[in-house]
Amino acid sequence: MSDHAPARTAYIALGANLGDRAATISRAIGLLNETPGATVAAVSSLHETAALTRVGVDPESPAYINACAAIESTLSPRELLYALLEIERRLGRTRTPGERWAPRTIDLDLLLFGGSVIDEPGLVVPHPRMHERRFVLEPLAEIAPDAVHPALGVTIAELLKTLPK
Ligand code: A4P
Ligand code: MG
Repeated sequence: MSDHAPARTAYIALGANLGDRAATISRAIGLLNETPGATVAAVSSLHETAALTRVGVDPESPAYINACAAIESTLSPRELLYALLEIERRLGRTRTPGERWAPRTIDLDLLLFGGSVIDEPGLVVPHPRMHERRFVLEPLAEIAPDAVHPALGVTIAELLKTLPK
């Protein structure tokens, strides 16, 4: 691990639409903060949002709770992604007797990593859909309105303003 690397700020999107959504988000933030090499520096409020599915916004699907967190981290982007996947694994699945793994209850996406633009197999940063999603930009704008999207060259507050209602 890169213990002596300078800390950089990363932004994480959290989303949950099964189980005790708020409790799961709060546990995910706790686990993020316990990750060696990462500290949670800011957390947005919780936003209840209608589920977006492949066919559009679906009022029949359980609503999400979405939030965003700022992380100060000496991890590489890839190390941070693995930490997110591990937290998803720990929180997203519960064992019920007689049942195989239950559906996932948390989604953690790496939105921004400093000013990095990454396009590798299994890791794309900035997150390719973040700029078109109100459920990402609204919580992110609470904690990082002036952060610049490094591929688009505009701030989060500006991106949010240009979204259709
Ligand atoms: N991956 C690549 N880049 C990244 C990145 N920047 N951050 C890869 C996180 N993961 C990244 O992710 C699949 C793979 O993406 C990972 O193994 C990683 O290597 P996943 O979390 O298993 O898949 P997913 O989240 O189901 O798919 P995807 O495409 O990430 O879905 P989205 O786009 O995140 O959408 N509606 C509301 N209201 N709120 C929501 O939060 N979320 C979704 C999921 C749909 N509708 C929603 C919400
Ligand atoms: Mg995801």
